[in-house]
Parts: sequence; structure tokens; C-alpha cells
Amino acid sequence: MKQIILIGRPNSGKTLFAIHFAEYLGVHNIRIVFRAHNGIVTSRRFTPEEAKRELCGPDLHKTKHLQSVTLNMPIGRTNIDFLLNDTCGIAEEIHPDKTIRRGMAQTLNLMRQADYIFHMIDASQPAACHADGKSNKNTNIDSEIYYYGIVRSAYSILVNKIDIVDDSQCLKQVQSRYPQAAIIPVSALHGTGFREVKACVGHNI
Ligand SMILES: Nc1nc2c(ncn2[C@@H]2O[C@H](COP(=O)(O)OP(=O)(O)O)[C@@H](O)[C@H]2O)c(=O)[nH]1
Ligand SMILES: [Mg+2]
Repeated sequence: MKQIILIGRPNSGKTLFAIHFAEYLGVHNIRIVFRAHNGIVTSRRFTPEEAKRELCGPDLHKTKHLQSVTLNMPIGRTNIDFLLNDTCGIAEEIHPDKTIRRGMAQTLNLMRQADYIFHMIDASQPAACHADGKSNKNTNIDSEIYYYGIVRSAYSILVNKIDIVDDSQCLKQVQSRYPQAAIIPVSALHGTGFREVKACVGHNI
């Protein structure tokens, strides 16, 4: 089964996107498989409301390890299963919490194995969109993901939270900063851009 990874900074909206995208594809009872770094695998079914309440939020690093959901999409005359992997957010700093450090290592490991990478950028965070943001361009984690992604050529940037920014301005900035990437503006909250993400998945699984 093809593996898709959602990767990005903590709080960029990966978990909310995974839940709402599953719902968009018709899954109203989402079975999430949790894969801890020590190999322990558990699973639980959630309604989208339960999943949002328990797994999303403004606290950094609510997602500490891989959370995968098997989704299904009609392609031509068949239905194809694929795995959407939500991950522990990654950042430049070495995190003081060992569990988070291991979660980040797990994210990076899966990024190498994944068949397709969706890199989520929070449009409301200037460091993500602006070349002159607070992070130095050479050490910025979003730039690191971008350089890896364009080499893999199975990579798109999802510019999330466009419901709360001036999207035309932000998109221009993201495009000039990441010129070789396919960029899809989305709102994980409202479902904006999901049709384009679905089309992209359809071409790549
Ligand atoms: N306005 C808005 N808020 C969002 C959007 N996506 C995520 N959020 C909020 O951002 C916070 C972090 O989301 P979460 O999915 O937990 O981020 P993660 O750490 O990348 O998994 C939560 O409070 C979400 O409700 C969006 O598209 N628009
Ligand atoms: Mg999360």
C-alpha cells in the first residue's frame, strides 16, 4: 500500500488536516493506528469530533508519534487503499523531551520511506512564509524539507490556515521562497483545497 506522509512544524495543522481529509473521503468512523517509537502499535476508532477534541490543539507536540489512517479512493474503475501518516512535528531545536526527540526521528525516518510527501506550512506564521522571517533560511526546517522534497519529486507544499491570512499575498511569498514546489493552498479547518489535494493523491498512488 502506498504511504503518504504529512510533515511540518508542530501546530501547522497536520492532525486536523488528516482527520478532516478522512472525513472528506467519506470516513466517519476513523480507525487511527498509533505507532510508538518503541514498536508498540495500538489502534482506536474515533468519530471526527472525538478525534479533533483528543488529538488536535494549539499545544505544541500534541502528536508525539505516528498516527496512520487507511483511506480509499476510486481511481479509474478500481478503489485503491493508501496510508495517510500524520507525524510528530519537526523543528530546528533539539527538544528537551526524549519522547518528542524520538517522535521527530520517527518522522524523518518515515519521510525517507514515504511514497509521497505533503509538507504542511502554517500560512499564519511569518517564519514559514517570509524569506526574511525569524529563522535563518539556511537552518530553517521548512527549507530543509523543501530541498529534500524537490529532489524526491514526490512532494507538494500544503499552505494551511489560508482562512486566517491574506492568501494571495502569502501564496506569492511561499511561491518565491519555494519556487520548485507544487503548492496547494488549504484550510484544514474549512476543507478549502481538499479537492486539489485529492486529485494530487489520485495521481500519485
Ligand atoms: N484557523 C485555522 N486553524 C487551524 C487550521 N488547521 C489547524 N488549525 C488549528 O491549529 C492548531 C494546531 O492544529 P493541529 O492539527 O493539532 O497541528 P499539528 O501539530 O500540525 O498536528 C489547532 O488549534 C487547530 O484547530 C486551519 O486551517 N485554520
Ligand atoms: Mg498533530
